[in-house]
Amino acid sequence: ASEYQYLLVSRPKPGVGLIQLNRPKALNALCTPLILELNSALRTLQADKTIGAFVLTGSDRAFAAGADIKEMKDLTFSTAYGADFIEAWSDLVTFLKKPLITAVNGYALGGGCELAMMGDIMYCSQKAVFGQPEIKLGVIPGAGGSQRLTKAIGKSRAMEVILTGDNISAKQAGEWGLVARVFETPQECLDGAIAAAEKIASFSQIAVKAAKEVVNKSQDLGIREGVEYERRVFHGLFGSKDQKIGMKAFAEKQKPEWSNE
Ligand code: CO8
Repeated sequence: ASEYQYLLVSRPKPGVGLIQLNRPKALNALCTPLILELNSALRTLQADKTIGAFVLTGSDRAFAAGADIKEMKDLTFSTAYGADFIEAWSDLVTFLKKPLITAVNGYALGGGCELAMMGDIMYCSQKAVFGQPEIKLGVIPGAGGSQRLTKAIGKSRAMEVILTGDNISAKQAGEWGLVARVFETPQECLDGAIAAAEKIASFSQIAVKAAKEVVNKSQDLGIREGVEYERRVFHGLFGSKDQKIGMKAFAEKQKPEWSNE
């Protein structure tokens, strides 16, 4: 039996950790125990030196239909504020140093859309439906949606989505650049995500970590500081073994054998 109630964890390819949300009866609604399990699974894979990248997916019908509304409906301000409700969510991305690809099929609504947007790379199939419908429930996005969606698709489009609660189709998500790629079928989407993760995991983990770090900095820094930050990290990589291995292999027309040092 799996150690998780709401997740399936596997290693479909060398270096790839696959996590599938598995709460089908509630369309993968993100109840607190599920989020805690997800945190725990990601932490375990993060600590595993044989894993170079993660894929997070749901089912064909739903990536995740949002936070668990039934769990939230009686929540009060003092409980939410006092217990720092959603804190477990912000934790999800901040500790993740290895790349995360989210493969979205079916509904990615509310917290589900926010979780999908926590991916470093987002893929989806034609079956995906994105949205931030919180406004229809009398609330607003609470796990980064207003910030990440706006960064991803621009203010006017994000305002339209968040204020009307209307869904975004897969086609629209592709055109707006919310996702990197739109696949025809859910299986192609998952296979594509696993293939990309396998490719990422085949490179030097030091270089991959640095690349993710500097791209993420662009979200917080101005262009000048960002470019300076990038240069520092770039210079730093000349202190790694893998820089020597990679460039020597190129010069000698060999395939590099990464040391991850
Ligand atoms: N929470 C709890 N249960 C859910 C949720 C949800 N978000 N979504 C679906 N379910 C349950 C349904 O209640 C139903 O259960 P039951 O069979 O016991 O009645 C089961 O899943 C199947 O759902 P439906 O029968 O509704 O399936 P349909 O195919 O008819 O509809 C929809 C699918 C359109 C996705 C519909 O289920 C729906 O609208 N769901 C809610 C979508 C939504 O509003 N999401 C936003 C939630 S709010 C949010 O995410 C705030 C995030 C804040 C940050 C995170 C805080 C933790």
